[in-house]
Amino acid sequence: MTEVKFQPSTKGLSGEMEVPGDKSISHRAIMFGSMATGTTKITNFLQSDDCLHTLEAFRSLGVAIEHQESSITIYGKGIDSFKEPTVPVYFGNSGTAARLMLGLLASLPFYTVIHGDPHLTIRPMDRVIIPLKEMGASIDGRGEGSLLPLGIRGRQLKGIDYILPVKSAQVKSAILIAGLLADGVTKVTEIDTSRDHTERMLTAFGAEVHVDGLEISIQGKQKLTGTNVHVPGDISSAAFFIVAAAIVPNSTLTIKNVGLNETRTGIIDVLQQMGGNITISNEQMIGGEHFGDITVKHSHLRGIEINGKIIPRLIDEIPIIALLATQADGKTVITDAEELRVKETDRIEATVDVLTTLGAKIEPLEDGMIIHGNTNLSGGKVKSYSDHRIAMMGAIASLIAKEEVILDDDSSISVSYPNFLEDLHQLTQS
Ligand code: SPQ
Repeated sequence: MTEVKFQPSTKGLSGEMEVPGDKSISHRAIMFGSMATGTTKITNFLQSDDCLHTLEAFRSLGVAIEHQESSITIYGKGIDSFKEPTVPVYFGNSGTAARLMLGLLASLPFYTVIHGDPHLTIRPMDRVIIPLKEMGASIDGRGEGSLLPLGIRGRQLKGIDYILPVKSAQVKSAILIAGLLADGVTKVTEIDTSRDHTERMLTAFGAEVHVDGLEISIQGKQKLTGTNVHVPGDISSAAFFIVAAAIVPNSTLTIKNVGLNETRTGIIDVLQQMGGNITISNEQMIGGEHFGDITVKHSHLRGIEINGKIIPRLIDEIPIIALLATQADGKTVITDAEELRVKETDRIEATVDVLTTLGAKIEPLEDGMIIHGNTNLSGGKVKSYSDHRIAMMGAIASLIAKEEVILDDDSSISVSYPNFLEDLHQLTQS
């Protein structure tokens, strides 16, 4: 646990930068590469704590994986080669790893125990366990079988037709992974479209996935074939510097090679609606995912309403969007974001607490928050809540604060962006 002090800086952010690889895509590339037959090479893999837990999980299932910085080679031999792990599999802080792996482990012919850190241990797993049990899975654990640690006795599952009760790409993905290995067809219907990296990447690994609006269907017993995956920069990491450039005077910043999958670009739409100066260039498509460069200039902003279908497209960016809204004219109202309450921490409570400590005018709602704009931020000591996105939001807030901002603990940042503080320092001190 390391405290970090940020001094006020008046310097604009300028030049070019890259952010590390996308977390959601890095997890899935390790999973599908390990399940496939043949070699998979992953480039620009995110070497963060969460993704390294997924990599180690597959090593413990017996998969041969070479790891050299951000390049990964997986020598896949298909799911029939997986071996029963001899010790519990640890997923640290990662909801994505735990939930997607439940879909796979429930379908494998052996027993596995999964566990995580104290934050993951209180996140709801029943949202995945309920549909998997409908498919025939045998899973048990704490909290009447809904909390980690969980024991999974794998068996042959059967396809289901499932209407998702929550807006969650992780639940959708867990069911699709189980559906890929099940007997028959599995159909999932979403409330609103959530990130679709699973659907795109399964297709790149040779599976057939049918998407019809909010309905996604997959035929069971399909095999995956190894392929190459180039991971785009993570737009959720880029979001911190997008907002920094928008709110710090005299900024013009380009972030190169960022993933622009439209299920993830809600932050760009929001900044445009607020009157921000943000442009996209060098767009290209690699392996079914859309990339490009994002240029942001400091802009005069106005408050807006953020709700409905856009929420899953920016769910992880809401803490940093709240900071953005403190600098806009008028009020910003965020609703329909009740999922924030079950992330690494309760992100509604944490965002409101951190920004209030810094002098912002912000009110919590059951499913979001109201942010009153045009506020000068003071300094102060803020809590990270052991949540990487809250810690990074606090650090970016310091760029416009009048006095020193002290972050109580920076250790969670390595969950998704291990070099964040170095990148921030370089941009603000060079
Ligand atoms: O993996 P984890 O801890 O759940 O990560 C978070 C994050 O902020 O990095 C959420 F806390 O992102 C999720 C995201 O909120 C990653 C994800 C995915 O890769 O499928 C989907 C979203 O979660 P959900 O619950 O809406 O499916």
